[in-house]
Amino acid sequence: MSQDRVRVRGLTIHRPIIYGNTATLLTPAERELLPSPDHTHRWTVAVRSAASDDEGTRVGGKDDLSYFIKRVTFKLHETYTNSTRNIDKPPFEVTETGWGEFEIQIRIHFIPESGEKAILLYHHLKLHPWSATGTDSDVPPPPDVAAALGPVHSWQYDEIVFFDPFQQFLNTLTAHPPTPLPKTRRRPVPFHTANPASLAESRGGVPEFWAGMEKDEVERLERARKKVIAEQETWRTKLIEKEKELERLKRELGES
Ligand code: SLL
Repeated sequence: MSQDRVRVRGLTIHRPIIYGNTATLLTPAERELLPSPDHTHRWTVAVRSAASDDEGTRVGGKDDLSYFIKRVTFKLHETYTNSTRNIDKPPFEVTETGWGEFEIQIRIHFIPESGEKAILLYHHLKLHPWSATGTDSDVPPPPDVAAALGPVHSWQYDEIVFFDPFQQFLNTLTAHPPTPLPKTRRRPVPFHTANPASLAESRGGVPEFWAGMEKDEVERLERARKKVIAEQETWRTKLIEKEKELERLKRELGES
């Protein structure tokens, strides 16, 4: 057996990726030009590197992933013709128009030398804006509101982990180190737009994954925990005051 087909036991190596979609609402004029004028949105579903390029025109996609990914298969809703789309070269993405949200199956096939099995991911195609109120609602906002909010982004960060890789595959991977995520936040647009502090914070911009997002999430949870504790304390104090008052009133009644 060639040295290349030897597995490097006990070693793991990972590659960060993102997968998800971007969607824009079509204008009435754009819709008229479509073969199906009932389509309301243009969307792109993609598998990309987590790092974005500096222009900030799209989420992720700075690194070419074809050094380890051979094909990405996107399985769309059966209302689409040729609903299984095989993409054999970068960019690993599909752009379509449509009217409805649905689950997309994303199968990532690795280069044959890797000896790795394909992996399957699921992405819920998102067309309608993240609720500005933070409440779950099946009713999308009216078109003027949706248009004002700008393109919708729904992206998931993930890490593909290879255990005991073949030596040759490991060489290929180490020859292509992923671009590290930026240490600081370069874009004002947050990913978590479900509860935007303002319309300005939630509208029209391209978000970016950056290294501090995990820390941010931990801090958000910690802030929420402290807020709950403070709230409990306030109500406990109020309860004690009321109980004292009740005692006082009872005593007064007894004395009269
Ligand atoms: C829904 N369960 O009812 C989903 C189905 C189907 C989306 C969504 C276009 C198809 C076409 C399209 O948007 N299909 O006309 O080619 O919301």
